[in-house]
Amino acid sequence: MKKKHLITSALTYVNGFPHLGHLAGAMLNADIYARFLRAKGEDVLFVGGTDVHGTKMEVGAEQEGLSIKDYIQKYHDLHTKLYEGFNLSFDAYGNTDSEANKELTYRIFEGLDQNGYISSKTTKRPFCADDNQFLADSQVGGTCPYCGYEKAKGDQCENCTKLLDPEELKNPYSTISGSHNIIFKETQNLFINLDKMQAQIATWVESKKGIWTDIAYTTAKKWLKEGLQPRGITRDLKNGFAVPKPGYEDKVFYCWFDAPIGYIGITKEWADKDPQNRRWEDWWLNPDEVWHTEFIGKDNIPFHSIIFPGMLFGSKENWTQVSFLKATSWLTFADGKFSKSEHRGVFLDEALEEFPADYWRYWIPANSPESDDSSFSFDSFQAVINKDLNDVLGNFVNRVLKMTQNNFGLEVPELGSITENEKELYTTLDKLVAEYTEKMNDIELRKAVALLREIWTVGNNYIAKTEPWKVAKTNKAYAGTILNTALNLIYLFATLTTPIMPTVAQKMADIFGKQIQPWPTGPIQQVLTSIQNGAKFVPTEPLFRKITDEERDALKVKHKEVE
Ligand code: B3M
Ligand code: ZN
Repeated sequence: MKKKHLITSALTYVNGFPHLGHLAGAMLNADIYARFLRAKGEDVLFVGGTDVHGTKMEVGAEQEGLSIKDYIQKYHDLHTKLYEGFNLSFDAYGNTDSEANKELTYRIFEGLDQNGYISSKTTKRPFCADDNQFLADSQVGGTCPYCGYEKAKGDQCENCTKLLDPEELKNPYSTISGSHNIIFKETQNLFINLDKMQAQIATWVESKKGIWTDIAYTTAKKWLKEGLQPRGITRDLKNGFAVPKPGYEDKVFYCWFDAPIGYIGITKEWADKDPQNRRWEDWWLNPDEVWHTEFIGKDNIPFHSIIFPGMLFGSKENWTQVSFLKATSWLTFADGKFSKSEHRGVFLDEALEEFPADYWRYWIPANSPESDDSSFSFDSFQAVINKDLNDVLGNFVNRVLKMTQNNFGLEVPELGSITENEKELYTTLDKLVAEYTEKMNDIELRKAVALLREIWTVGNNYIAKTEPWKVAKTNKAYAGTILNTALNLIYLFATLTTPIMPTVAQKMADIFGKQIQPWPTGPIQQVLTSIQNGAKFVPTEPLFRKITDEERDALKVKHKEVE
């Protein structure tokens, strides 16, 4: 029986500036799921952070004239601040460069080495003789042999999009120093022999059929069908953990070797400082009790479905492997790419300046690129915020509070005898809340959000049908019953809304001076008695504001959705 929920979301590279796509790809979905499970009373550990090793950060530091260490710190802090702004509720948060992660990286490497899964191979790599350093593929510039573009990179020509090897470039140069003194020099690096684990990984992946998202399962199967190959795990670079093996001390581990171990490293760093002395091993060396859900973008599937599992299997300790691999497609910006340099798209700092985090936290899962890519536009954003949030939820809360105040003051009226209207309400909600809970359990968030909106609509329909403002004139007792029920609906909606919009949900609970209650499990009729007759309440400001057409148009221009 799995008693504990381990949730990880992909660790973001700190070389770029995070935008809505990053939030939609892994982190927000993971946070919504973590909050949902906590509301259900589950034992949850939500792990996230940043990925700070590798070439990307070397190049970024060079461009900004900072040391790698300062560069990493600057952007790690910036990412951290933005994720806090979006209320991402990580339990353990850090980056891949900690002592704890180094220790675990060495432990897993040594396990692999002792078990015969590490081999070495000599290859020729680009080397800048002037700067006396090896270069990563992307650090070599030159002329594309296919289209003649002069600023092609050693991994790809961005003009004709052909994938390249650095040897193919004409007139190669170092993009770091500009030196043209590039030679191809032999170097020996270490490889993990995934080929020797083919059968074990294949059996394990097969057991995930129907559990993992389709795209994760089919991508893993495709890799297995092509046959697993040894993969390089060391690089002739600076930014990473030094390799603890004689003859390789001047090399570092490839960033994708220690990045997934980073999930464990971040957990260990957290546990080492935990006042309650919780143990990282209870999560990571405890496969029988832990259900591990990994949230990733679809480009990260091979690393999470084959390579990282292979690393763990090969080290032969009893690691907790991924139970459910939740891979998401892309959120694009107005059918194109986000680009910080062209200032195209919505970057997280501006998003937070423009609207409260909860507006974005609602739009994103409502349009989650779950089965296919989806695209952000301000037309859609305006429509969703104005209709779903203002007209449906905001309006319901507002009307109920006003009507109650006008007819009964700031006290919850008495729940008297119920009628067919209430019975119908209970039946409808019993069904919808069960469906919503199921979609949240399955992490089908787009469908889940659609159900949540339907649940809010049921509140509006109930008020429209029962017309308490009219009933109050003829049958005050029944008007009290309606409004008591409606106030209880607000409190129920607070719980159901909390994974998606935690701040708004708390505001709804604050009306009654209460904490958010646990996820409903029993009959809704009973849940709708949580706010008792005669309880005091405090009306709230409107929960949302509408976005005008002028504002929408200005945002489109500002973010280059239109020229
Ligand atoms: N940093 C790639 C990415 O941000 C990489 C993920 C690491 S997860 C262990 O898409
Ligand atoms: Zn080209």
